Amino acid sequence: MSVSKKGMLINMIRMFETHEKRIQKELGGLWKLETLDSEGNISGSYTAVIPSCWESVIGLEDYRGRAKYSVNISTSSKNLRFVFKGISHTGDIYLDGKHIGHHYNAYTPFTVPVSGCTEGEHLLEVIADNRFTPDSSLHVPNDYRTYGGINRPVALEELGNAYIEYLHVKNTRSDDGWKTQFVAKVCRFEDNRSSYTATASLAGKTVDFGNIVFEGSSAIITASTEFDSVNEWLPETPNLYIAHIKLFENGEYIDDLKERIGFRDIKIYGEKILVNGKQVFLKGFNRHEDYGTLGSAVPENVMNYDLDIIASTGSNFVRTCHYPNDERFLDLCDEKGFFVWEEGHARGLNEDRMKNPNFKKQSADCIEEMVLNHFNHPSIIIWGILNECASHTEYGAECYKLQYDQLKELDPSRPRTSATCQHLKDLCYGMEDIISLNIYPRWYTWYGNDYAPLEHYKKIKEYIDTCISSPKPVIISECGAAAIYGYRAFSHVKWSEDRQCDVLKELIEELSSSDEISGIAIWQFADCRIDDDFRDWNSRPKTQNNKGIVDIYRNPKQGYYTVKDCFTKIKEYK
Ligand code: ADA
Repeated sequence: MSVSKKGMLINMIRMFETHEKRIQKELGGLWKLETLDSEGNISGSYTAVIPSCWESVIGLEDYRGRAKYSVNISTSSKNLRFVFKGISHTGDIYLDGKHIGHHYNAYTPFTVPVSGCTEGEHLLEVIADNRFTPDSSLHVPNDYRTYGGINRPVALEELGNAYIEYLHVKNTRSDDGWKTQFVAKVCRFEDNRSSYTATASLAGKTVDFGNIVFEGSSAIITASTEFDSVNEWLPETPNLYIAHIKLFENGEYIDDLKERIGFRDIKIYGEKILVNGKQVFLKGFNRHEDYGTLGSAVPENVMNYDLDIIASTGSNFVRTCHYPNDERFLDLCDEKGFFVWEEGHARGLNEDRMKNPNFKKQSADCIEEMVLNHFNHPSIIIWGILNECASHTEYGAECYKLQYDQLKELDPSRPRTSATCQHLKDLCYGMEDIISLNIYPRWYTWYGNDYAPLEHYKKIKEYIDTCISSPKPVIISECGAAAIYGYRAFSHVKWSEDRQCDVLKELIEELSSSDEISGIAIWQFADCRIDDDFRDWNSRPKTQNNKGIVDIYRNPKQGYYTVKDCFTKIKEYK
């Protein structure tokens, strides 16, 4: 946390300053942490730096349960908003003992507005719960660990009578330049007689939203403009602009929000993916948010380090498997020029799990929070859903359709996809804009499946062609092999780094040689911890998924050099 020239606190919950007017204080530092038993009684007392996972607290390395975090805050405003960027996986929020908020899902941000607060000191408490109860449809024992605690930053905002909830900047490219539409949501705490107006500025132009007409406590406002010459966003020139919206009450400037945007559009033509008119080839990695003993609360310098390692392999692409990522990571992707596939939260849910009564609502909430909060990131070029879920059953397909429709409604500007492993049974081919295949030739070979990568792909593609009426781009969304860091063997047996190199080389060289394939994401960037109760724990030595090209502390395996050697030979544009 640091102090700006005007004496207001600025924070590091994003990678750029988001307000000049609104007071937003980061609630970092040391909080009290108490574990709770099944009756809700305190079973242990600790302290924790926020954000962090409780697995990085001595004594809680393997804790699964409930715990209460508390901190004293002080405020001089009666209207407040608490911003939680992520609580794993269920959070209940209390102010001075009163329940003020509830949220499910570790990987999406949420806010809790509070009105009528008194000036002075208050007690903020958060009860986090990472148990796999029947209520939890998306957080289930899995091939990545559901950690516990306040794993992303927290902030307190001091507000006036009204505030800006979000600003979306929608850019459309035409032959004459760019058309820009601003869409913002404004909220007010009470229905008073004030009149509200707003302006937004971007790239030297300012637009006026006119008088704001509220329906109840909120209003959606829009304004448009055009630009004939801007610096477009592409990985090699990641030009970013600040869009700044200001809110006025009876002419007085009371609130603001800055969003960082890029001028970039995505078009799908047949089998091609075009970004700002250029046909791209996506080459990169699947990356879990996980680092050593720190778990999913990955510090900013590690996020940055990860992206530098990824860039050094000649990659231009990251898939945020299998959930929405920390906004600071997405900010870095915008700045450093990566293409991102961001994904709703779900991995490997079979039909029974998808029939959990909470599944549809919890998925819809996650998708809505992902799109509303991450809309402006130019790096995000694809929305993903439902990795390897029951896309081969009637009921499963109904759920896929629901989620694809929801995404289209929220954001028609980005293509949608889903990574499937139901290659010859999938009922959802045709619903997506991009076909994405998770394939593991040369690794999962024991069911008579030991084909060379391209042959394996072609068998699947032949089937897909019988299901779809017009061509679509294809991405190999996962492929790879595991290696235990440091295990070298002349025999190149499975689990040796030598075998991992052989497989990676064959995969990348063969798959990138096909004109039909628009991208390859290696499974995976770094080894990650898995849940102890994950069904396939016995093929996960060290309780980790070991298919990283770096280990859980980012030490390079030999595979890092293999991927680098292969990726640097492949062009970004076709
Ligand atoms: C799947 C899944 C990944 C991971 C991978 C593996 O394709 O999508 O999350 O579990 O398999 O390592 O087997």
